[in-house]
Amino acid sequence: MTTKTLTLHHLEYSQSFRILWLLEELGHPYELKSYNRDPVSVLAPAEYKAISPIGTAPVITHGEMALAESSAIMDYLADLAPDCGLRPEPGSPDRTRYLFWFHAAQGSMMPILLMQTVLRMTTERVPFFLRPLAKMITGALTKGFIEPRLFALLKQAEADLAKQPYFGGDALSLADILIVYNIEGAQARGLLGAYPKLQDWLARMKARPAFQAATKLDDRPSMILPIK
Ligand SMILES: N[C@@H](CCC(=O)N[C@@H](CS)C(=O)NCC(=O)O)C(=O)O
Repeated sequence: MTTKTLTLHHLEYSQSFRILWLLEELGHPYELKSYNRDPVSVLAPAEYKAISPIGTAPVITHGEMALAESSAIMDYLADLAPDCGLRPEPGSPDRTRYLFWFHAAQGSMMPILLMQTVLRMTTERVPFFLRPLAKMITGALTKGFIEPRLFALLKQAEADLAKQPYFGGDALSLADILIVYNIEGAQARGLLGAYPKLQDWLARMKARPAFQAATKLDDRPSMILPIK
C-alpha cells in the first residue's frame, strides 16, 4: 500500500501559517512547500493559484485531493489524528465555547479585519483628489460598522480568557490555532492595548514549541503581511 503524501502549500505572510502551526502541534508527517507572494500584486503567485481550488491560501494536497479554506483544512487534519484532543467532544463542558470561537474566528472576525484592510488599501490607491472623499466614506464605515463589531468580539474574547486560559476552554484547541491570525492582526493594528488577557494569550501561544518550530520553518518575522 502506498501512503499518500500530505503537503502544505504555504504562502508567506498569510493565513496558512496557522496550518503550519497545527501540523507541528500534531506531529503528523507532512511535506512543506513555501511560496512567495507576487511582488507587484502581493497576491498568491500563479503556480499557487493553479493548486488551490479557489486560488487562496492555505491549501493542502493529500494524494490527488486538494483542499482550501483554513477551517476545513483544520477539521480534515484533526480527522487524521482523532486522538489529538484539539476539539472538545460533543457534550463536554468546553464544547459550546469551542464551537463559538472556532466559527466566530472565521465567520465574524476575519471578514471584519479583511474589510478594514481592503478599505485602507483602497483609500491609499485612489487618486489624490478623491482621497478626502474616500477617507470620509471609509471613516464612516469604520466607525459605524467595523469598530463596533470588532470591539464586541475583542471584549468577549477578553472576558472569556479571564475565565479559562484558551479560546476553546481549559486546553489548546483548533479554535486557538485558527484565531491566532486574527489576534496577531489586531495586535499589528495596535488594537490590543486594552486587552491584557488577549496579549497574555498571544504570548503563551507564541511560546509553544510547535509555534516556534512553525516560525522557524516560515522564516518570516510575522505571519501578517507588513503594513506599509
Ligand atoms: N477564508 C479563507 C481565506 C483565504 C485567504 O483570503 N487567503 C489569503 C492569504 S491571508 C490569500 O490567499 N491571499 C492571496 C490571494 O488572494 O491571492 C481561508 O481561511 O482559507
